[in-house]
Amino acid sequence: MAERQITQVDKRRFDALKRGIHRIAKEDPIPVAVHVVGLGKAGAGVIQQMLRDGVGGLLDDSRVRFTALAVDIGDQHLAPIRELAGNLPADRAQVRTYALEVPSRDELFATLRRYREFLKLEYPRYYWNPNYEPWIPADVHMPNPGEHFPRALAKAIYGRSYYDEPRPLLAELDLFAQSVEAANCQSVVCIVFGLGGGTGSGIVVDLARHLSNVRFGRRTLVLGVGIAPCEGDPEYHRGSPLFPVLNELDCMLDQSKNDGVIQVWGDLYRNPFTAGFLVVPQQPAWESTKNLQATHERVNREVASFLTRNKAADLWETLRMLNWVGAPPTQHSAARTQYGDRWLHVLGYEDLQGVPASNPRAKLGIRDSYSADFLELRVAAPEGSQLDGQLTAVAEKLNGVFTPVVPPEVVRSESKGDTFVQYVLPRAKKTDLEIFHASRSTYDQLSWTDKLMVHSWLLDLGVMLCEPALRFEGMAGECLWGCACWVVVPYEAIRGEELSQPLSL
Ligand SMILES: Nc1nc2c(ncn2[C@@H]2O[C@H](COP(=O)(O)OP(=O)(O)OP(=O)(O)O)[C@@H](O)[C@H]2O)c(=O)[nH]1
Ligand SMILES: [Mg+2]
Repeated sequence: MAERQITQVDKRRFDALKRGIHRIAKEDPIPVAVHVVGLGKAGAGVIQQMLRDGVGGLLDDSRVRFTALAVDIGDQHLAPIRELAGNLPADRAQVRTYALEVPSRDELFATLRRYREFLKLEYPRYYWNPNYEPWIPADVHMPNPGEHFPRALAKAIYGRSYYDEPRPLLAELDLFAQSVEAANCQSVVCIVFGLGGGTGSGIVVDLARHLSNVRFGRRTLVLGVGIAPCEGDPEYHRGSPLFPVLNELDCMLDQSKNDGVIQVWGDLYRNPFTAGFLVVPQQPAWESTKNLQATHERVNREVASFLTRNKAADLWETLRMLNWVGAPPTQHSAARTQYGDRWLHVLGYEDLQGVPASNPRAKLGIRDSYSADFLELRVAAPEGSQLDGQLTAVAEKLNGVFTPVVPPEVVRSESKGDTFVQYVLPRAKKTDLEIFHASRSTYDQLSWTDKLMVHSWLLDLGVMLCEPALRFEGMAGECLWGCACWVVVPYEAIRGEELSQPLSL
């Protein structure tokens, strides 16, 4: 296990957390509005579950609104959302869906050939690259709606709806943002998607940028929620694409890497996830069900509950814990903690049977390199449940496995139906995740074109993030057009290898 370094400042912050500085006072609750964007099938599945569960009393306070937007290629997973949305009060909630159409190859390339115009309008300092060409190979195969779309292609399909007149997806993001802004209280926007989804993870990088950086000007709290694959997933959802996905997120959420992107490409590429990023592993649910659909249902219930229960108090207190909001030495509540390369928080959940035999570290896919600074066990159970013995066993197990600085505290609340036992492991690195290492090995075996097709974020700028820069020794970002598009991020940092010298810009 890696040796833990705890600074004096950290220590005082842990003490403050121990005293419950992140707790919402029962007598003076702050209303929190939770809004969701769901991308791809996984994102749509979570929104469906939230609507089925009735968004958990979120609307009890009259200042609160609920806004949801689901985006996928094709309507198959979106239609049930529109049906379920009918149960909500129309003046307090807005639930919309947007099905991206699959254009013909000619239509798509007509859009892609105009991309420089779009990017120039979006950002006047955009460098009009004379070598620009569409990033998609001319002979690309166009799947049908409902099939898997490679990330690079999903990005292009998103770009057509967002940039090309009449810009229907821009209008949708605007409607979403207006509804969020109409809430008369603190809002958190959660963007939920499958980390391995070609559509979800392919479009999230641009959609989050457009919503958070362009539309909200980074003033709104935007939380990324990435559902991690499990052994029951096909290779295209759990293999090579995860390497660029985790690296694209790493270059947004790790401030020093993000600075290296902004240095070349400008402010609009600043991290859009202003409230941080949660990873939700599906493997624990897979191990108890061995059935992919049952796994999805279980994970949907866990995520929907976490985002909505107790009028969002569990989510809000967790965000306060993760950000040390208001903790000494003097942190303004609007200040956002920077985590460096430890930007990723993992949402764990437990079945009460099976403990203490099960090993949460192995099930969650977290390496020995990680230990938790601080964690609390959040339990929602029906009134009168006799769980004390089992909860003590879970808390002891987590304490032994993740060795937090103070033993986990159990925070209990009442639920009307299911029992949930959840915890958030704060501040992990991409290299603490098994999927990072496994996906790097499979990525390395791909052909150049296949590597290109599992990228998304900076492809329109000519950058293939996970390959070495052509003209800058030791740096990352291969230029697709043979010129000098790159990022100021060491290639070793992309690979997840120890840096031979510290990163300085
Ligand atoms: N929790 C949950 N996960 C899901 C659901 N559907 C799919 N997933 C998982 O999410 C990941 C991505 O799968 P999809 O969401 O189907 O992918 P997509 O974003 O639609 O993209 P494509 O690959 O182009 O279809 C995989 O790991 C799936 O196991 C769901 O309803 N709920
Ligand atoms: Mg899909």
